Amino acid sequence: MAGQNMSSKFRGCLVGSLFGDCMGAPFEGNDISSGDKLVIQRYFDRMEDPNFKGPFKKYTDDTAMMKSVAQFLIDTPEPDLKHLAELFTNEFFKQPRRGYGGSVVSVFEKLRKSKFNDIFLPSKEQFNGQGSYGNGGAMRIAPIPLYFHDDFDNMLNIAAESTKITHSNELGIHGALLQCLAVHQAFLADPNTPINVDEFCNKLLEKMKAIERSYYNDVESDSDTPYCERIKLIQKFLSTKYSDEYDDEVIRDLGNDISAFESVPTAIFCFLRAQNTIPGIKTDNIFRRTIQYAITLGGDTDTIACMAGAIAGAYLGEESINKAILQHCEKVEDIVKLADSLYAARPHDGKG
Ligand code: AR6
Ligand code: MG
Repeated sequence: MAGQNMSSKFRGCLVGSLFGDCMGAPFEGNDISSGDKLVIQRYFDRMEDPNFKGPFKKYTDDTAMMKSVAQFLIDTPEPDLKHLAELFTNEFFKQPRRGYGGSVVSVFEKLRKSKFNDIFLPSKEQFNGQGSYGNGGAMRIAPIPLYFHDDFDNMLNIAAESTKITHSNELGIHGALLQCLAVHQAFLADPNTPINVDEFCNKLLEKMKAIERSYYNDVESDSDTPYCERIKLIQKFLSTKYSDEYDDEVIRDLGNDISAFESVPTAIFCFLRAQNTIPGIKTDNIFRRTIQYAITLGGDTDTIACMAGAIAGAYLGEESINKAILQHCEKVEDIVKLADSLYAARPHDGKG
């Protein structure tokens, strides 16, 4: 991949993640009706007008934590997970009102109180030892597949270990790994060639199978595991020729809540469905269509749009992201700089 394309993909991915977070946040927790879809269409149309003036859209915990993940990779050549735990915790205490998950806050409190003695212990204690299955690991993962894009094993290892600082339930960890794999595949894809959605899913399925089978070691060789089942469901939705909209079934079967299991596959689905036109969403821009569609599904809109935005931005690069809308997102210049620093810090052979 030429250097210029790669740096555009680094920016596209991190800025895409910010864009989804900021644009989705005002709709979090909403049940979206068909009338609301029109409101969302107008919301995007208005913001695309360069003359539109309005207060900027604030980012939430998704971006706050994603910034820490990028910074941790930039700061030391060998990833230092204790440093990441410190960055997460300091960021939280600096700005606690970013809409963090209801329980993750106690992880930060315990980490600080124990002076980061065992960075994995507080997360293991969550939910009576079950650990959190929230989407908080997945929502912040994007810098890892960018940084480790040509070191697959390290990518998965650091993705899992960094997630475990706050999420020790396997569904939380595997959700973060699935999002990591989706961003990675999108990053490696040529933005000038249309995505073959079925092939994209098959590749995800193959990699997720290896991850889930090594965890659930009692599964029959040909039986299904949770996230693999969901990927097959995504394929089914994408291949069915529905005459009408089928968003209610998507919400019912793939989910739209704060658990990783009910949101990461949904975000991937939004990206893949948006490769083609969607009824009620009027735009030719695939990036915008991805985010706008994610928001119309309601529920945890900021995080689902943030994850879908990271995937779409990693595929299409920064050029695909509308500048007029982007200028309404809080601290976009900082995220661009962060993407550039991550790009400069990546382990590379000196050719790119
Ligand atoms: N058992 C029961 N409930 C659970 C469990 C469990 N094992 N795990 C999670 N929950 P948390 P996050 C529920 O606090 O994943 C924000 O909007 C429980 O209700 O670990 O970092 C972010 O932007 C818990 O309070 O946070 C994300 O979109 C909730 O899931 C989202 O929240 C969140 O888990 C999740 O953030
Ligand atoms: Mg959220």
